[in-house]
Amino acid sequence: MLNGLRVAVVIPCFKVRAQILEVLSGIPPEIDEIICVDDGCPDHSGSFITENCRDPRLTILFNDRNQGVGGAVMTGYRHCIQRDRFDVVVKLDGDNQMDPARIPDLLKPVREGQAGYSKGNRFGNLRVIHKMPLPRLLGNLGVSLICRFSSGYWHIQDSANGYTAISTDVLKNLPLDKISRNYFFESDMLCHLYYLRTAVTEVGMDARYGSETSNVNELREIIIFAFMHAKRFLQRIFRMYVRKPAAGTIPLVLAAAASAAVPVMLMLGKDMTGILLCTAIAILFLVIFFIFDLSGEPRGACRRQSANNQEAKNS
Ligand SMILES: Nc1nc2c(ncn2[C@@H]2O[C@H](COP(=O)(O)OP(=O)(O)OP(=O)(O)O)[C@@H](O)[C@H]2O)c(=O)[nH]1
Ligand SMILES: [Mg+2]
Repeated sequence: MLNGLRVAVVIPCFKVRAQILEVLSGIPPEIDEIICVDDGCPDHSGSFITENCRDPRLTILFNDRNQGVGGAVMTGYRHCIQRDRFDVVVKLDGDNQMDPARIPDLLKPVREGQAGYSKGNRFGNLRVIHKMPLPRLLGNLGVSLICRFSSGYWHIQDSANGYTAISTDVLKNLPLDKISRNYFFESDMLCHLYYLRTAVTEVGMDARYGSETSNVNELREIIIFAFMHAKRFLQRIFRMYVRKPAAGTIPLVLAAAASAAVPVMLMLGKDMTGILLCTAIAILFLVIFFIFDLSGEPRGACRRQSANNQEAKNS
């Protein structure tokens, strides 16, 4: 038990033989259970852990088929929900890029009721950022910017960071089967937490890159991320402003009408002044719409959210 919280740690494992024992040895003694998920690992990381780690808190789960990091984490989350004895579930990676000693810092906002989901942020400190390889830095910054639109969490700086802590009150209400199984899952968690109106907080973290070899195929991920962010953005706009009209629906409709008028005016050969005016009106209403959207970001205390969450899930 850590500061009065019963905590489980979920670690997705895929080709992490070289780093996992160091990760496990660094998990604070107050953590109640450590769940390593072997994600159909070709190096048999799960068996390697069984043979080399005698920590009594350890549970090793195996995905029959490789599912991707999100699929591995969902297996761990489902296990924790079934066990029904934890207040918070922490997720950290098996490749030693996240320092387990920071778990108490990550738990603090959840323990104090400021957030139902707390996550690492590598962009809060300039001295940390330079440790990230340049392509990864640019990729993560780009993804985090786009994720503000798709998730509705406008203050989140490092959406691709996978060092997280989630209150089990919130976790039980997440539709785990709808969350992406690939690398998009960290962003997708935010997209789904938004509908539960979960307050999310970021905690400053170091960026650690060591001997591990990256499995990320950049081009493939760019295509998947572009598609998924666009899909989640449109779904969010539909659910929040079309299906259930809200104050933000008015500027959204006016922006859509003004933008639709532009190509029509072009086709009819109208003069440029009218077309430019229409474009300016569309941009203005779009800005007003995003101001409404920003003000609707989930915030505030979330000590016990179950009732609200159940309602959101059923809607
Ligand atoms: N690559 C990969 N990792 C998986 C998979 N399933 C679980 N994981 C684990 O998910 C975690 C994150 O995967 P990484 O490939 O390191 O992803 P990343 O940290 O976002 O990217 P890097 O900065 O390149 O390390 C690691 O602990 C992996 O062991 C999978 O199918 N593929
Ligand atoms: Mg990694």
